[in-house]
Amino acid sequence: MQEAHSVLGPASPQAAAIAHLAWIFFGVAALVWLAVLGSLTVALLRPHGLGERDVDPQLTRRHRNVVSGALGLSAVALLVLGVVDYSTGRGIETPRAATPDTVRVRLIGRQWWWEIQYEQKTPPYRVTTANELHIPLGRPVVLTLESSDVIHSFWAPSLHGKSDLVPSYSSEFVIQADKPGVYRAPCAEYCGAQHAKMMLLIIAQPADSFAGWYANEMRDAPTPPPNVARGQEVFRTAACPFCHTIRGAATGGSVAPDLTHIASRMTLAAGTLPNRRAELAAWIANAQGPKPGNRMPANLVSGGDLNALVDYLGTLR
Ligand code: HEC
Ligand SMILES: [Cu+2]
Repeated sequence: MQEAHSVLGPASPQAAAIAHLAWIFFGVAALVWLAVLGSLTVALLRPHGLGERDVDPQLTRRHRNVVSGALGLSAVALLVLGVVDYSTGRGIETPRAATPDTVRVRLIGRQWWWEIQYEQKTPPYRVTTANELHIPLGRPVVLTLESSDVIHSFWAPSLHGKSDLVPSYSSEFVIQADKPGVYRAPCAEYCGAQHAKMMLLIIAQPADSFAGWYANEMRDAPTPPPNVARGQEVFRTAACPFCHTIRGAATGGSVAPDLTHIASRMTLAAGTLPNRRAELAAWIANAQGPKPGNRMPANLVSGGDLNALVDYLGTLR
């Protein structure tokens, strides 16, 4: 599916308001540009050579009128743009009061990936995933933006404006998608070496397919079939649980992406690699190759162990 990433191709009420504003600014700026170039042309085509001394007083008065008229017009244009800009901002930035169908998600920026926690009022209260944010069409999604290290920034141009993720501070941001699709939201604030490989994908899907995805996400990892049991053992005994968790199989750290349903993701390491067997194996063998400096060490497993491990991870749908 084509990934959408365009301010001028809005897929939500908020982005539509921003695109509308952009066109108003563009229109006014185009008129100003035409007026300036037009007066310049008129001035250039005029006969030159009027000396300072023989300037006609009638003429200077006209000049003064033209200049003050232009100043007045500029002031009015700026004022109008200011008011339109302010009201657009007010209209889209106030978090709307939560309705029963509001989806609540904590989005935490980490060097250099996105932690995603869906919050709900019933057990298991929180559903954790990474790098791919699924949202239902046409429903408001309240994002609570946080950061665990440095300033990151959330920006899905097709859905909304930009909002920073600031350490020890949380802010709310409401998004909504009205057209199904995959929207790109690369980190929009330089946050260190691998800032360029910190892609968040927002997958907007119809209510029933979102519900299906979410129901699966809530489940723990299944007991592995016998042919991949060894892979699970490798996962548990290698350093993996030190940083990663597979719910139902290996309770571990939360400083790295939750891998409970890793096989259902499209990409690995925040858009760095497509999620296919070869790339997954290459990533685990040497995560420092495709994304140098990232927080996952290289050379954790190799050979038959690596094969078994990759087979096992491939079952985590
Ligand atoms: C020291 C902590 C640490 C250890 C140990 C570790 N990882 Fe990671 N892993 C990370 C971090 C951090 C990331 C995210 C890197 C990024 O995208 O910048 C990651 C990413 C991944 C990803 C991609 C996840 C996604 O959602 O895209 C996979 C798969 C993975 N690790 C598997 C493993 C396996 C298997 C092991 C054990 C052999 C392991 N990791 C050991 C820290 C660790
Ligand atoms: Cu960044």
